Amino acid sequence: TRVVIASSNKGKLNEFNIMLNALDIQVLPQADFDIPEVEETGQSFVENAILKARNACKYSGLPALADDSGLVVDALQGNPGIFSARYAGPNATDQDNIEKLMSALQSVPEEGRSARFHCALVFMLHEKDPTPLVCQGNWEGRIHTRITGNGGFGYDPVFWVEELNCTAAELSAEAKNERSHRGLALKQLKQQIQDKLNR
Ligand code: ITT
Repeated sequence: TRVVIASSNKGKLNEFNIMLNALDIQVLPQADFDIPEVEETGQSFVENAILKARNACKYSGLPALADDSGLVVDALQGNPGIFSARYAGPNATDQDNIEKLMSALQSVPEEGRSARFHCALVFMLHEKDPTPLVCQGNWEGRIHTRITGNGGFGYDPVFWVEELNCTAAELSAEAKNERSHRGLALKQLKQQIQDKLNR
């Protein structure tokens, strides 16, 4: 069975490739198809994941898995949240976004820097699937005051993982997937995807 991963984010695609590789499905990146980017007009991670999955099904004719995720920072009233990818502007790089976050939190002491990554995953068989699968995961942490580590992507170099005393960018892919918002959401979703494909 072929499944489209409705994402053009290389960091996400890497993680999905690792985590789905034991399943008996062929996962294809959205870039293998002529799929226009959908406008993320939802107000929540789940809504945006549904929009992305439906769009990928529509243009590929295949089942699709979509991920909408982001960083929710308490001291910033939940921002950047669903706007995490474009926090510093429409063409922002990961580094631009990190710099904007660091300056927004400049005067906030360590104990006020709590944050979590959130991930909503949606799996749909086809564009009009009335029963999409939805799973979500959270990863609690803190925004560090220094940028450290070369692994992962996005905000990983400033996401401090208390129990391991390092940032998410200093973890191996395996250690990140074991505890991340995406890893936890996908762990719940995996069996449901297989069951839905075999029905
Ligand atoms: P697609 O929509 O094509 O999947 P995107 O990057 O635009 O790619 P989102 O709208 O879901 O995806 O934005 C997610 C952003 O949140 C992402 O660009 C990162 O900045 C951040 N993010 C999500 N998961 C992350 C992780 O595991 N580590 C670090 N940053 C993460």
